[in-house]
Amino acid sequence: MGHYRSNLRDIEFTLFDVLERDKLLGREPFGDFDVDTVRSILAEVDRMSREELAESYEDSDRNPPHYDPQQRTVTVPESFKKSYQAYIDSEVWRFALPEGLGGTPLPRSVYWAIAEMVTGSNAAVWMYGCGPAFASVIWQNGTDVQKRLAEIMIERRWAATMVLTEPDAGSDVGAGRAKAYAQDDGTWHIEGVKRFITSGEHDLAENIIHLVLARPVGVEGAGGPGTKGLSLFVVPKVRFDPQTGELGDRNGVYATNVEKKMGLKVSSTCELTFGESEPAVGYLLGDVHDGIAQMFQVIEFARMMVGTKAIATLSTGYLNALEFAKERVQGADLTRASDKTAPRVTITHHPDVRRSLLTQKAYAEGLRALALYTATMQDRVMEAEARGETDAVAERVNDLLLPIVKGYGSERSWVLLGSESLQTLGGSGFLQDYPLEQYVRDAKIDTLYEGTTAIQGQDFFFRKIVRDNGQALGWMSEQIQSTLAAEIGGDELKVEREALATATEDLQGMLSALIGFLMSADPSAEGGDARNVYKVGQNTTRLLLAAGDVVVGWLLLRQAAVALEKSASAVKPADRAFYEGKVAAARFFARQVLPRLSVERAIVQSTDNTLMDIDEQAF
Ligand code: ST9
Ligand code: FAD
Repeated sequence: MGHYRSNLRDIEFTLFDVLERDKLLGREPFGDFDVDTVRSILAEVDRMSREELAESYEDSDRNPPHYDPQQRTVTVPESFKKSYQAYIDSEVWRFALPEGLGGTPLPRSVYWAIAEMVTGSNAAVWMYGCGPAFASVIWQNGTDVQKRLAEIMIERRWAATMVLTEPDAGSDVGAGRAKAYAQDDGTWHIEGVKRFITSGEHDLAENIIHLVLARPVGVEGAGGPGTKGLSLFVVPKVRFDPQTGELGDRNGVYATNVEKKMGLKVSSTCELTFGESEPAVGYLLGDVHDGIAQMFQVIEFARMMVGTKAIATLSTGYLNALEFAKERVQGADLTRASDKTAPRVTITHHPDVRRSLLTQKAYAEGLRALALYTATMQDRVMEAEARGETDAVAERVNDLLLPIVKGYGSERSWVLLGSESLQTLGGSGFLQDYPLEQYVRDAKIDTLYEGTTAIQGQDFFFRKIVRDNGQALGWMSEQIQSTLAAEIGGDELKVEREALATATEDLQGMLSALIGFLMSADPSAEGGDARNVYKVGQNTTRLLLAAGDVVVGWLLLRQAAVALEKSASAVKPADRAFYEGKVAAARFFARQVLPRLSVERAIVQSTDNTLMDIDEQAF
């Protein structure tokens, strides 16, 4: 059996029983799907993920892609190519495409459920396989010629990349130095070195389309400092006939290095050099200088993917740990610890192992619910678009939740994978005989790329709350309050509702403190001190993580209420056990995780600038 343990039962429970996605199916824009069709799609992706995709996970870690510095080519291991081909042949990537580009629109919630299984079994397959999704961005923003390129990318299964980072421009994308020079024929020549580019070079597709941020030179109204001066260029690895896609000469963009990494080794991470000894010809996307906004269309999608990948890895990590714990016999039951003749028991009998397993379960299932709930906002956006309208609330709430899915999802998953999932296996977890050590190595990147956790925290507070005037946050808060007011789960979940109410107040207290610090940082206000913004900066990550705990606590409570209702009529033992587990996870989270927010609130409220006053030499 492969490494991947999926949780289709929980995915379906969350999608249909809790989030009621069945109500969307069969009507516009999802008229092509009914519940049975969606269930069979999920079942087939589940099978493919556990079998073909999972099959190369270990081998492609042990035998990572080979870089040839003379040819500047990257060869991906054969085992991985088979997994990749299975994914491409399955055509599930079409579910993310607009109809005009040959897509079959599926609710985004179902799409991200599919992405969970693909990224949990072999994330790099999904990442290398993102060419069509990139094509949809080119199609949506491009000129007519570029729209044709988008079609060609899909017809010929070309791959693609997002190219922002440079040696001196990581979190600070606006520090990028790559330049773009306009040519008389309307094309551009790109010059510069980009770093850490995922799928920057490989042999899985005949062409790679790079979406590159670079600063145009000598153009009025464009090319200024910071992110706003960056434009987005479409730069093919191999030039091509714009009508047929027939390949022409090699373009002047080359992989000049491939990084040796801690994990996710099969995903090639390349240094790309543009225009070193021959021109790297690019095309301005949509013929407009609006690079950072265009690139953020890609980034938003990629941040959702990274959160989903992290959560998926925690879920399979937990299920592997659970499987091990049910079989590993070690020690006696604690009630008979002093009796040296007492029978030895499986480790699931030990309270501390149960604490660990329930921590993993609550987070894995709560985080899944968080990602899928966020995706329901994307469903609403799609529905509104189909009616020729916009759903401003759904757009704002989606924006608010994205840094939580990405930042909180990846932090909790990576930490728990090491501290709990691997730990459950004892010393065996440290060995390559089990997938846990690879999960830990492969999931660490999720807290780093697509904006580190610090960047997610700042995005959450400054952009998604302050700049939004708290509108999306207010809406989310109303949802939580109405769940509490409805007293879902009745007496059985009374304590849990109280814990959620307290945690929500704690979060509100943290937020008020941060707003207070921010206002007192305004030097034009009486007694204002610009350095007070440091007090905000010390706490934005803390706020992000606390908000994540509140939303997860809320979703687990909703799941538990549904489970209680369903368990009353459940006849099959497996169903009864499943519902019992849902209630147990919600209770555990409410009683053992949410109370910690009171301490976090106290820490925020007592923040001073002592740490900013320390001399750098003192560290
Ligand atoms: C990377 C890739 O790490 C890793 C994995 C690759 C996997 C490949 C697969 C990906 C698949 C994707 C497929 C495509 C699919 C698409 C399908 C779609 C259907 N939200 O605050 P300001 C914009 S890649 C939206 O002043 P600074 C906005 O336009 C490397 N937009 O920022 C704004 O203007 P305005 C990832 C946002 O101080 C403008 O930026 N690197 C948002 O100039 C300026 O905003 C990073 O992620 C937002 N949240 O720059 C960098 N935020 O305000 C991390 C900003 O007028 N660093 N905009 O609206 C940051 O994010 C920084 O905060 C910064 C700061 C660069 C934005
Ligand atoms: P830095 O920005 O130097 O950050 C270093 C530390 O300082 C971090 O802890 C960070 O949180 C903190 N920090 C920095 N600025 C601030 C601030 N203002 N406030 C608070 N803390 C701050 N990029 C692409 O363009 N395309 C890709 O496909 C791509 N794929 C990648 C794949 C891998 C395997 C890796 C490792 C990276 C990839 N990246 C890619 C780059 C990635 O997005 C960056 O590494 C990431 O955004 C962080 O930038 P940095 O590494 O330069 O770290």
